[in-house]
Amino acid sequence: MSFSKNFLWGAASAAAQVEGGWNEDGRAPSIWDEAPAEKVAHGETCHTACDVYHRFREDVALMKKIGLTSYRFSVSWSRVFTGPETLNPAGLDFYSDLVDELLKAGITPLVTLFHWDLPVWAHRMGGWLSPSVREAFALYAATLAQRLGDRVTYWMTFNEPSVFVNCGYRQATHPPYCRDDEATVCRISRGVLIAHGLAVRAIRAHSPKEPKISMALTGVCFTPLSLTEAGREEARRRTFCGAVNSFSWWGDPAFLGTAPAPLCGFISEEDWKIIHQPLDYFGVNIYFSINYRDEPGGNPRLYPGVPRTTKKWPITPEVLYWAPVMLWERYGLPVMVTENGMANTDFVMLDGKVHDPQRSDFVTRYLGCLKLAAEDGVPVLGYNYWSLHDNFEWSDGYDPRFGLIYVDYRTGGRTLKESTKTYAEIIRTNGKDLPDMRADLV
Ligand code: GBH
Repeated sequence: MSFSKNFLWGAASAAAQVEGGWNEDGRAPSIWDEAPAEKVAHGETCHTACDVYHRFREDVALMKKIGLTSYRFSVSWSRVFTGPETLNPAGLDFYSDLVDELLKAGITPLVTLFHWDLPVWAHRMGGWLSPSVREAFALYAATLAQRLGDRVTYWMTFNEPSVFVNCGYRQATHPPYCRDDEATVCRISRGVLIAHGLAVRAIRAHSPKEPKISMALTGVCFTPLSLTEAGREEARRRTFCGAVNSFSWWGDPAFLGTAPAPLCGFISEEDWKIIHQPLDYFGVNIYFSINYRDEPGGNPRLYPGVPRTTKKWPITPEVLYWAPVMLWERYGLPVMVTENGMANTDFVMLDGKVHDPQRSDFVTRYLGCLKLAAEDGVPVLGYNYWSLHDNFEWSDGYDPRFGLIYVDYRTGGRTLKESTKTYAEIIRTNGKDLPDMRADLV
């Protein structure tokens, strides 16, 4: 068994990173719109970004040209609700039009409800600690399900809570730039998990057709150093260690109804009834494995001079085998790769093209490993390259270029990078000719 016949070959994005149109048609600001200049590289803002708000039809045409069969995007909560109960119909229309445009092009929409862009109004109400904010999130989820649920099947409640909680409330590198103590971090995590559970219920209650719901989680991923059971067990033990930035801090409560020790004490019997909802698949954002770098000798795979992307992330294709394998073993649900990709030093070269052979090679190797996971029996639903476009990379501003599509931010002009030919060919052949990466798994 390799990739299924209806495998989703996609690309991903997030509202704050691509949309722009930050104050148009009644949209309210998110905490990212108000990030102070000194907190983002070169003082850049996400106010215009890739201008997808105006250019989405052109972008869907480009997706179709590449041959994508899915597109993962997030909805900007503050575009749709300008207060806890104040609907902005124009905001909702934008997403309805986007979904229609995708379906016309034969592309399956995958919708994320929250990709870090908390409305300023929700932050002022107390953020995820506030029961009223969580109720507002449930209303937002219900509203989207009602309006889009006739055409959208795949939903994700939260994108990477480990990252926005760590960066926003622990390390103060993302808005709202807090350095909360560990107990507060546990209470915020509980709040996010309750909001997740309420949203899952709301989507199920209000979708006109049967939805498939998940989260898009990430975590530090350790991969085995040997194929022995001991090697595998060691990787599992470290990957699911129960730290805030691990899969298990979020995945265990939402998918299994259990919690790592420090978090457990903050969750009551009543909370569990909300948090632990049935889910349909496991969405995973995965870029690299970090392995045993804290140990004497470290991981031989992270040797000095190991290939790294322009974000300095090591290139470790085997993670796209091991993460799905370990997540399937632990959570027992089909896996959807909701993000994977690399930042590269991309620019328009003298011949007018963006030559990015590093990305072609990256995608080929990583997908070669994902294919082995499918061959070994993991139900893999799809792969969504991060990202469709170059975009606003949070506090790094516009420097890192992750896209399949190059964006000239001076004009908004788009250029398909050369690697899209490689990806297009992989899609066309449903991964049939990907290299055998078996020897590279450990
Ligand atoms: C994602 O974050 C975001 O969802 C997306 O918005 C962003 O633009 C994209 O990736 C590119 O940065 O560092 O040891 O914890 C990814 C953040 C980085 C979190 C890698 C997990 C893994 C190992 N991830 N990290 S470690």
